[in-house]
Amino acid sequence: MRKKFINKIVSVFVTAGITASMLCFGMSQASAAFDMDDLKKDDRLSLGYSIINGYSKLSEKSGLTSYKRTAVYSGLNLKNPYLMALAGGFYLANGVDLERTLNDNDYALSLIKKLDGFLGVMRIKNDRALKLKEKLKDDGVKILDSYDCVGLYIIEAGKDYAEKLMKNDLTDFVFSGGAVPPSMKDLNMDGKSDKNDIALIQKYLAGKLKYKDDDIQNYLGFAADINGDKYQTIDDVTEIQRAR
Ligand SMILES: [Ca+2]
Ligand SMILES: [Ca+2]
Repeated sequence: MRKKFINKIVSVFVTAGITASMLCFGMSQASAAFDMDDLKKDDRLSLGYSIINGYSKLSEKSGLTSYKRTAVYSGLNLKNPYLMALAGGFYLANGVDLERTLNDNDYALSLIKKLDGFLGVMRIKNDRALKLKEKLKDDGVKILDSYDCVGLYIIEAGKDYAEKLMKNDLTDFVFSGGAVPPSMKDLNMDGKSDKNDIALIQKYLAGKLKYKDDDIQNYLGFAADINGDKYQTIDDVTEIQRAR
């Protein structure tokens, strides 16, 4: 029971970061990059971040999104017990509905604002995010929106800068487009997850869809796993064939 509750709290933060990064759409697919049961594990978190970075790279490359509106996330340390306790209070006091954050983006956005305000009142400082903000300012980057406590910035960036940020220790992930794609299980980058992705899933299964870039490869693995069981198999092709 307690473990479940802690997972919920952790997901409030990750949700906050991801949601804010999309602001408008596509929340559910991106948060599916994270398994809510093992969010606390570092490697699982970094895989989720890598998947998002990979999506950004691919979708920018194909022209589906642009770095002109980019979300940069520099989250708080989720291992801090005090922070977790606070987040638990926030979760309960606000009756946070995680399911709803997955479908209702206005709700999710209001949640981020509220969480950011709450953390500010509780004098939580996200020093890492503030360092990132300083860096952005030093680099002359235009900051369109700031959530200093949650650690989320919406910026205007160029490709080289955005992709350099992905490698910076101050950054968890960078989301091209700022407003998100309708689908995070999109391999051919047409904004949809449907039969037109099948050829690429099959290519992936045959081991012939290879990118040197780890982020892109991680994204493709995530996207090819249509049924979300963490394996890429022929079942995923069947699943997408069956979809409307
Ligand atoms: Ca597609
Ligand atoms: Ca699968």
